[in-house]
Amino acid sequence: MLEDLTQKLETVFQKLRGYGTLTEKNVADSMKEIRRALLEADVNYKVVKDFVSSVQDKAIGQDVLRSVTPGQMIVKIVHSELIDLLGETSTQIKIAGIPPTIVMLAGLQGCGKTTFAGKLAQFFRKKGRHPMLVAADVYRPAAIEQLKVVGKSLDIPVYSEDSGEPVKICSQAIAEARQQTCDLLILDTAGRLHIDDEMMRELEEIKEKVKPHEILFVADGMTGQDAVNSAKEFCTRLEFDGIVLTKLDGDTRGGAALSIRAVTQKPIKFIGVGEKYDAIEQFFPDRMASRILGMGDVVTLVEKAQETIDQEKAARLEKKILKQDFNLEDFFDQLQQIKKMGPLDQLLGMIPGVGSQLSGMNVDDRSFVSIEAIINSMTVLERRNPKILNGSRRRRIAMGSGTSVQEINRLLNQFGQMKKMLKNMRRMPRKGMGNVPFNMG
Ligand SMILES: Nc1nc2c(ncn2[C@@H]2O[C@H](COP(=O)(O)OP(=O)(O)OP(=O)(O)O)[C@@H](O)[C@H]2O)c(=O)[nH]1
Ligand SMILES: [Mg+2]
Repeated sequence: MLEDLTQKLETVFQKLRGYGTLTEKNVADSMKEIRRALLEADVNYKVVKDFVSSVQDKAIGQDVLRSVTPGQMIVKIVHSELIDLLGETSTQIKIAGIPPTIVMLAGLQGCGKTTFAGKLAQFFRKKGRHPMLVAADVYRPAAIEQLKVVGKSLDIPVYSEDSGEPVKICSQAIAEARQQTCDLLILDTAGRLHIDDEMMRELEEIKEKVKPHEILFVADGMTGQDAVNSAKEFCTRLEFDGIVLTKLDGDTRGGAALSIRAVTQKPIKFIGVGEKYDAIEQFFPDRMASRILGMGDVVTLVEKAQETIDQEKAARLEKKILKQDFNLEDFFDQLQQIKKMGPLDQLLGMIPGVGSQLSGMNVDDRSFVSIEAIINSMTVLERRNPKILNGSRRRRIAMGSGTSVQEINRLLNQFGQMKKMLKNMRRMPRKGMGNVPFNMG
């Protein structure tokens, strides 16, 4: 996500840090480079102009040039200005006093509304709520069916009917939610290719009659400035409460993420980072700013770990490590847990300093595949006692896993190093043991 921009900004900052003292000319030059990097990332030109001039004012106004670490000071200014641009604080969904809370999703065709409906439902279910999805898209053939599939795969109830009248469907859904004691209704509305009067009127009517507590505009992050423009138009017609930016996992240049808040004055509340239902993140301006500047996002990483890691297994593992009998079987389990956290490149991107180095590199989950294949080709005895893996056993495993003896040697070496590291960690006082870091080589 936004790796290109991160890398360009990093280059600017590196240069800045390199100067012992800064001159106004150095600063002006860097501002030009920041400006170019933002424009290339497809950030709205007006937003860029305001951003750069505000950074420049602060850089010159705060005695930055005479400070001990001028480069560092400028990074700090850019960071806080980015947070400002992205919305300062994270904004939550309003929960209704009397259930159900009604969340309406609106947006152009294919922007990801239906997928997001599933993501949001699951997101809130994890927080203890009882969501219900409402099929209010009565135009596209198979739209209702699509939502039913989403509901079925997540085991979340879906309200639909054949009346073909979205307002009626939504109103009925409220009654049905009360019946089934669902406290959150998510309305999946129809999308159109372009903003047209008919669609707007329908959305306005739902808004007026159903009175959603929260209207979220879903924008396709991949479409860059188009997403920003449609958000602006929607905003004038349909006062929405917040924005969802989807498809930020792809090769998006990220301009939409950086301009949409400034242009609409509405907060981004969630981002979509993949097609799966757990590929949703609550939007935190400060975390996003840190990610863009290559400072990583450890907070999100830790949260993901807490969400997915099986605490019981972690405790069992800790005991094994204490007794020094951590083996390849345990290691295999660890890999499975890491995999559950999300695609490897996204996880690595959250580690400070790693994000910018990833771009262009092909980090993908296939690195796991050969390790898994190797371990799968071992007998239980071998997994528990890697020491017995002599030459002929290694050759057999290489054949079985479609890898080479070298790959097996490398894996065993890394495993050996990891065990050593764990042994040293044993001597350090610590609390709880999450994941074991591993160099994928
Ligand atoms: N990579 C990626 N793909 C996504 C994301 N969100 C949705 N998609 C994909 O985008 C396509 C369209 O998604 P839908 O959820 O059907 O979009 P929609 O807005 O409901 O479309 P209409 O109902 O036709 O208006 C699907 O192929 C989704 O898998 C995301 O965050 N990342
Ligand atoms: Mg849809």
